[in-house]
Amino acid sequence: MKFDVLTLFPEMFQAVKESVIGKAIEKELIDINLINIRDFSKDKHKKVDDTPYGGGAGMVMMPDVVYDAYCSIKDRENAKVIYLSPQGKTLNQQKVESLSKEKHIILLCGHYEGIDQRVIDEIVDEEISIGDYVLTGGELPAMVLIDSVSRYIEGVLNESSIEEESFSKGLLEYPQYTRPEEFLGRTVPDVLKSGHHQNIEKWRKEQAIKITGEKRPDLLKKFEDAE
Ligand code: 4HQ
Repeated sequence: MKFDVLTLFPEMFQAVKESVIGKAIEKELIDINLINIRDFSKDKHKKVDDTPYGGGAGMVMMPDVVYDAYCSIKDRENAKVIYLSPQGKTLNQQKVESLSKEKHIILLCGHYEGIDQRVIDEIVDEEISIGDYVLTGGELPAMVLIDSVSRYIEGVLNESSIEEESFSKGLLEYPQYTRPEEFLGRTVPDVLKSGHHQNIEKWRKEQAIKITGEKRPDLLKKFEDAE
């Protein structure tokens, strides 16, 4: 899977190249190509934004600069172009899974007050939000999308993580414990030390259902309706 990212802050994306996603890049399961929109400024001061028509606070990213950055991407005609924005549909696990079937995704990250609407109308296929709160830019949402989608690419996660996830699909996770056996006077549940795999599986599922009911009754209801 190929991600092209159009951004004014490519350095921010070092954060998503750590850990599991970093390994996936090394294994060439995913490719994250960063395009610095500023490289396409025609201005001697590398200007990329201007004041909004109609007045008001802040700056708007100029359509020609963003469009030229987009036009530098090869095979862009066959890619899905996503603009990260609070105006989009909120990302959820179902959307994440469906995006993982795409071969090529272009992520457009706006900063400041956003991007001139005409370039959005011209190139964007879909707007996606990561939640109802306001950020300073689309870079963190783009990283959230890359991270969550990449987990579904074959070979990115190990086999056992995938099995456990499908078994508890739609539920919150059961609690985890590691050594030591006693910590600040708190012990590990006996069943987890029993070596009885069926009992452990049963306990974990009960815990997942209990925790989901307590913390996210909305999710438990969906789970029950699906079963
Ligand atoms: N922004 N989910 C404003 C977001 C956001 C979100 C990105 C802030 C776009 C121009 N994006 N810029 N929430 O708050 O995706």
